[in-house]
Amino acid sequence: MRIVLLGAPGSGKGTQAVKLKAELGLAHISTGDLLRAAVKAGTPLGLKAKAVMDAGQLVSNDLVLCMLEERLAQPDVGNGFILDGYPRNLAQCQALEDLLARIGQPLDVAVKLDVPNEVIVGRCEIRYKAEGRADDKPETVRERLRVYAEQTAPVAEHFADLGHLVVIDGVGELDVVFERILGVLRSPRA
Ligand code: B4P
Repeated sequence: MRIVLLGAPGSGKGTQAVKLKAELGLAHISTGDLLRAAVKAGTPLGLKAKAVMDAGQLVSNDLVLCMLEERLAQPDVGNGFILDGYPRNLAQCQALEDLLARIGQPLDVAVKLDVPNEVIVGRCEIRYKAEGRADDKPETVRERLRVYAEQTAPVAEHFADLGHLVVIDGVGELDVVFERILGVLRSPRA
């Protein structure tokens, strides 16, 4: 199965993708995690990405696509994958569709986690206090939500137009949200 997980920053994409990976044996591809690993390793890409991420903006499409292409070439992807955090704008959407067509791995479903902004702000604040992730600062979260509404929300509309989108209520205990997602993935529709 090939799944795209959509949702605002802090909606729980990464959290649920880890659980889905364990349950379904799919590769988990998080562009956020790949970028944070590049920042930590101090690679040329990481050096370019850090300031952009800390400001709550999107890293350039070319850099992220290059990184994603490399990851999709890994052998574990053959069993299916969960794409977490990509695509984040319509240009990335087009690039993804071209890339997946080229490697013969079309998407099965796009799952969007629906979480109100005030819940997201609260979650990121908790993580900021616990882990100090720069992009979880309240003012940066507000900027990320603005970027999401402007650039990423149209991606969900695009998948809806194709008939691929399923929207899940992302508010509630982790396991409750997880069961909602599994319910959808196990239905014949997905
Ligand atoms: P991401 O790593 O994708 O981060 P995210 O959107 O904040 O997180 P996610 O939705 O996965 O939420 P999480 O599970 O962590 O992006 C970070 C940055 O990288 C972007 O701002 C951008 O700069 C860059 N980037 C990434 N992809 C890019 C791309 N394609 N193009 C350009 N730039 C890109 O959950 C958040 C918190 O909520 C956690 O603390 C979690 O424990 C908590 N939580 C989750 N589910 C919960 C629940 N049900 N109840 C209570 N708390 C919950």
